[in-house]
Amino acid sequence: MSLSSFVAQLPKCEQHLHIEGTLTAERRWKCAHANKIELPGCNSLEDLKKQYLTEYLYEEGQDATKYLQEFLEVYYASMNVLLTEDDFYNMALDYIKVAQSQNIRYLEAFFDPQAHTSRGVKFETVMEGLLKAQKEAADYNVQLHWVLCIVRDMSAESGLDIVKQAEPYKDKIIALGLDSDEHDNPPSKFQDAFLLARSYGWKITAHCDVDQKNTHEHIKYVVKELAGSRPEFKKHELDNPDLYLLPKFTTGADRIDHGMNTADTTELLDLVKAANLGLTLCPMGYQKHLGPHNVFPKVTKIYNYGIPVTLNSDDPAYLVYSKTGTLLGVADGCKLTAKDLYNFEKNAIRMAWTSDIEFKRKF
Ligand code: ES4
Ligand code: ZN
Repeated sequence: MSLSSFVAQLPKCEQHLHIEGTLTAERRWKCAHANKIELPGCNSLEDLKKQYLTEYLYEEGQDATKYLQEFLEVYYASMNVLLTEDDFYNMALDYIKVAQSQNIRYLEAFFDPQAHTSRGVKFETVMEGLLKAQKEAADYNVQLHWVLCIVRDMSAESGLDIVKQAEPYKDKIIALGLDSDEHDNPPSKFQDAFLLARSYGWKITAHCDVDQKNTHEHIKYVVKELAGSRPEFKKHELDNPDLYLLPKFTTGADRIDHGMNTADTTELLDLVKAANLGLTLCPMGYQKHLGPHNVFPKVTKIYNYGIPVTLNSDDPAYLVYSKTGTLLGVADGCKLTAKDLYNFEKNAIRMAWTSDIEFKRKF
């Protein structure tokens, strides 16, 4: 069997996916038309598609901070077409169908409510649209959970406020994450919001994006301090042969999104490994912008160190690579086999936040 046939039939999980990053040109065009919003410089869907293809191509050697900031600027501006409950529902349903077509059976997806409430969209509008799609995901053989993300370049008060607004939905959201521009926006800025999220019973995660300022400190803080201090490490369930269960943490994060700079020092590799934290890597977008030689060796190092990692598409409408394309691209870049790709998906099941243990075992 070819590697691509193997990947196509492999049941997969995706745990680092921004639902707003799945907003296709087609859906944007439809929303813009329905909501009477102008798309500057676009007289047709073809014009809009061309923008998607050209705006995100960067030269090798790009500064990672600049790349992220430029990307985020376009990314957040593109969301202005999302206004109604149906817009959020349709965007999510579009991706659920993509997930089904790629045999992605389990999905934890981020959403950035502040990117919408700051434009005058009600939090409830966003939530109701996304929850309607979540209910229908089962019809497509996809189990879907929502992860609310704080937009970290907004204020600490705004971050806390959005978590407070989510209280009526606390049983319908699985985790709190942190995304957007990391430059001078450390995870500690949102400690109050993360503490509140823990009190809701949510899981905790945060982006430690690639090659950002103070990334090593951010990784350490996320592991040791986010949502409360982690106690001394114990050699507990790490040795549990039951691969379907990860230890339950009450303090520190449960996961790191990206965290690729963990590969930079033995101290960080040991720290993340001892905490048994998983990393949700998204190497394909970064290898395009930073150069493969700055990305793939780090993925290999983390994987060989025995840290659970998953491979994800992040913002597939913009960064082009799908979940399937990511698995194949990383296999090529890191010289991996089908067995390795199987291991990545096994890690993903271990890291999944579903309480449906039967689903995990069946997977
Ligand atoms: C993101 Cl690549 C990346 N980094 C941080 N925040 C994000 N939101 C969407 N994509
Ligand atoms: Zn991300």
